[in-house]
Amino acid sequence: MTIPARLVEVLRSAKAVAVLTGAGISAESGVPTFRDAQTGLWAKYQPTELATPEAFRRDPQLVWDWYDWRRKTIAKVRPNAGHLALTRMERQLTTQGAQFTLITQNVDSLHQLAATHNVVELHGNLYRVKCFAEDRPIEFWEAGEVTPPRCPECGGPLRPAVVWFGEALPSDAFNHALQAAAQCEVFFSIGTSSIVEPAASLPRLALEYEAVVVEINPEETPLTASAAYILRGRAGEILPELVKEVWG
Ligand code: BV8
Repeated sequence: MTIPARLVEVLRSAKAVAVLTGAGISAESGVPTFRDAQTGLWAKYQPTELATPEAFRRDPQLVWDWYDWRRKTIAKVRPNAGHLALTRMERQLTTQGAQFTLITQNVDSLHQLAATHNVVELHGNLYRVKCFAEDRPIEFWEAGEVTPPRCPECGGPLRPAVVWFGEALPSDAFNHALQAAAQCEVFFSIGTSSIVEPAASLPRLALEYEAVVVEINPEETPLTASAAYILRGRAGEILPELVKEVWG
């Protein structure tokens, strides 16, 4: 894949770069994306029907066990070359005095595990839990036979501290992402189907502020038509090549 010379130039002199990642960047670590058919016990469920407060109210054990299964799947995987290339991009940009913001829709902690520092989690994190009733983070809980575990304070069910469909994004994270999208010179949209809002509005905001928008994805998305550069392929291949081409 040839990285466009103009993009290389812009990155070398950039003062602010923002990146939005989706499930696709974790695909090469072996984490199924939202669009991949779910496997085994979960094959008959659509993520969008499980990742909602209604689903949890209807069947808290089913939803808790689905997240437990995802936590166990993800506990076995490592960051891939795509995650590590973004960590290198952050280091290089920081060296050149530029601002780097990594905004992720993923809840798998793989960017943090790859030692990227400035990670904004738009949709929360699988490894954090909170009380369903009080909406308060819970650090330690008793994992017993019955799932979901109970809140030590009120005795109600605990839930994963992720953003479900129909729930508002954490305002501090989303405001941070809006600011990064409005202030960046280059905005990368990597491994996301660009369907879920309001995350998908971030590259559009960057475009309004005349940023250079780059999409990295093996497939077309609703963003493709308006991106300045389309790097068609897998993040784990393209990102290391791009970082090498720009920063040696
Ligand atoms: C809200 C956490 C309001 C949980 C997630 C109609 C129109 C517009 C919007 C809506 C609508 N109806 C409803 C809505 C709102 C809804 C929404 O957007 N729905 C969609 C389905 C239309 N949004 C919400 O509900 C949001 N909240 O609007 O609240 C509100 C406001 C104020 C007060 C109260 C309420 C909340 C959305 C967040 C939901 N939570 N995740 C969990 O993880 O369980 S979303 C979840 O799905 C992900 O986080 C991600 O955001 C999304 C999946 O998308 P992707 O990450 O893109 O993954 P996907 O599998 O789709 O695609 C993978 C891509 O990777 C593909 O393009 C593929 O080609 C590519 N790929 C594959 N391999 C590779 C690769 N790319 C690179 N390299 C590879 N190797």
